[in-house]
Amino acid sequence: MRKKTGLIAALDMTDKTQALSISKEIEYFVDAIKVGYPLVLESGLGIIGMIAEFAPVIADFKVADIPNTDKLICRQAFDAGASAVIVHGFTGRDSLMECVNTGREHHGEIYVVTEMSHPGALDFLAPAAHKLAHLAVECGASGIVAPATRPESVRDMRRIVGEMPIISPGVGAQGGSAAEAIRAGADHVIVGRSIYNSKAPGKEAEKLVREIKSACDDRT
Ligand code: NUP
Repeated sequence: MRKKTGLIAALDMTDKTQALSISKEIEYFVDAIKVGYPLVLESGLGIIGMIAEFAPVIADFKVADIPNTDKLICRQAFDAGASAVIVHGFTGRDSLMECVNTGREHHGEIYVVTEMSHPGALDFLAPAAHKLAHLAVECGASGIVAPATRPESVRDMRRIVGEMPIISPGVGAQGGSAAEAIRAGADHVIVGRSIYNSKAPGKEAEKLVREIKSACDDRT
């Protein structure tokens, strides 16, 4: 994903009209727009192509199945116009490899979740995060997803994955800070509710972009 602003907006609302009008309002401030099950299950897969008119789309399907099913899901997302798909790594090397290969066939990207941002991630996922990050590198994934709610984990992941892009959710509504995630080594932050529930999503996105820029300047 090309980095211009460092901001990825997550649109989890179920109203298609609202999703499209916010996409238009924020298009200049985002590197990508992430959609997931809430919007796609309500609006249909066609919403991906509609949003792709405004910005590259990341399909957050957290794909986690046997290799063949993973391939079929990733293929649907790319054929619908997604530029990237978010997948889980805990299903193992064969499943992840299938996602990566499907990504390559479609000239698309695959991002692997290493540790999720919510408190429950500490139960099972966080203890496996290092292994998952190594697996993402070994399988040739495009990047990883690491939690802005735990900047120390982002820092850890950065040490493991080297230059590989890190995209980081958990900013705002989940309590994480965009600036801290960026200073810890994230390339892009993912922000949902703070943008789409705001009265002025464009202004909110612009504010976040300024915060990201100044955190990037701190890093250099
Ligand atoms: O670990 C993760 N945490 C997370 O919040 C992995 C994710 N993909 N997400 C997604 O990021 C989540 O499903 C939502 O779409 C977005 C964060 O939204 P918000 O908390 O900013 O509203």
